[in-house]
Amino acid sequence: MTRGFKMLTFQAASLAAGAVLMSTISAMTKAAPAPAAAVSIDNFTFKAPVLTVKPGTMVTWTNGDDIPHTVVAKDGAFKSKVLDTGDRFSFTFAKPGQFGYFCSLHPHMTGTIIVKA
Ligand SMILES: [Cu+2]
Repeated sequence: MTRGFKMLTFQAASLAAGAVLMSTISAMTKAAPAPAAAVSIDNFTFKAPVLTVKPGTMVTWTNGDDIPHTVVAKDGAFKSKVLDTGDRFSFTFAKPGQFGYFCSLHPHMTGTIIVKA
């Protein structure tokens, strides 16, 4: 009688441990989306003007100005269309490095994405 009860307790405990392990694994797989970062465009300024991200990060620029802007890489790696108010542009930075960009309509507007592992 006592022995049977112990077995049952052991089974319940190992079931519980299994459930915890399973939920940990599913949390780990779920908690690994592609990293993302955001730059807003406000008052003719990229915010933040210098942004450091990990390789593989998708950076999304959103134009918060009433004026159209663009996001153009100095090395030509990416170039947005003209972004009207509320429009977005995204680019994924796969490799480490320092990537300068500017607005082709207002070239004094500049920013840098630093990709560092
Ligand atoms: Cu602009």
